[in-house]
Amino acid sequence: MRRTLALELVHATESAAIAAARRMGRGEEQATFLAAFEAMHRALAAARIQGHVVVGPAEADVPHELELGGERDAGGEAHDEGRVELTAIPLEGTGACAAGDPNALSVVVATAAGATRRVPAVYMDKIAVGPGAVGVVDIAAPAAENLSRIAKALGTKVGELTVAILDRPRHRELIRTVRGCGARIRLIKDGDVSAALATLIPDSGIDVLLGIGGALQGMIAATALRCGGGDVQARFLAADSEERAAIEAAGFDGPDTILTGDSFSTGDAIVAATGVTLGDALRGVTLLGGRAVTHSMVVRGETGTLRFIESHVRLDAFDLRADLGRT
Ligand code: VTB
Repeated sequence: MRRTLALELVHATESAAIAAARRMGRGEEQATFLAAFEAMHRALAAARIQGHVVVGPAEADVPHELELGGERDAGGEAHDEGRVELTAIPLEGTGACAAGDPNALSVVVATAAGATRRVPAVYMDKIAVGPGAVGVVDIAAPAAENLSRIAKALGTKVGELTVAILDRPRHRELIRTVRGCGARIRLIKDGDVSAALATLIPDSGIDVLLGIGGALQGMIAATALRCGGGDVQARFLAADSEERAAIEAAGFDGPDTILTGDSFSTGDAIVAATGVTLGDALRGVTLLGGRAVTHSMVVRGETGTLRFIESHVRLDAFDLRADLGRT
């Protein structure tokens, strides 16, 4: 995949992040998600991309499938990488953004067409670590065992590890166990994609993400870490026979099967994310003097390069282009 596609994807996540961040703290989850979706769609539609977009999460009140580049194609414009498949969450952590809480971000994953699998809208158990602890985690093993293996791989003590866990009643036992091991915990209200991306960044302060979150978020994290040299193991959780059927209908084996980066996408991939609110991986959007300052990261699978991009976007230009339906 061409390197410049990364910039087009970052532009799309930046646009969504700015649109969302301008509505931060208003308590309007749906309207904020919609604004992020529309800004991202505008940016992607204007980019030189031909392909298909899957937008999530499933409960969001926006179109879930989009086609890109049809008209351009008719005009005969060349698309170097051929058709791509994009999986996007224009605003991940809608509640966090609506409350002004940390870890909301905008994210998009690109692969070649057909190289990304759709995931059902169920929960997923996850363990994610950065490059220093690849190959040592086993989601089927007890948390204490995983923490001791991660500490050993990182050449540190369990007491110096920081574990990100979503603050949910379902994690009461996990939190007790991790505390019992002496590890530090970063309880997050939302945004396990942010915590997973943070494991790729050596000085983010997050060593591992543990626990149950959305499957779409897990798929995105798994692809980002596969590209960036981290490690993810995951398992679908089925609350009932309907969810079990949804997992199987999506072509996955039953919930007990252990999934890794390759289970969700294969081949080259690019993952771009822009912070909306201050997070463990990225700073949020700052508004100052008529400009929005954004912080983005982009992971390129072909080389494993992790890039950080800071943009200073003039809001008058951003609004004008939005009014004109351009980007
Ligand atoms: C997590 C979290 C997301 O969904 O994946 C979570 O990281 C899972 O669902 O930011 P619950 O909120 O039901 O626990 C989000 O909160 C996004 O909605």
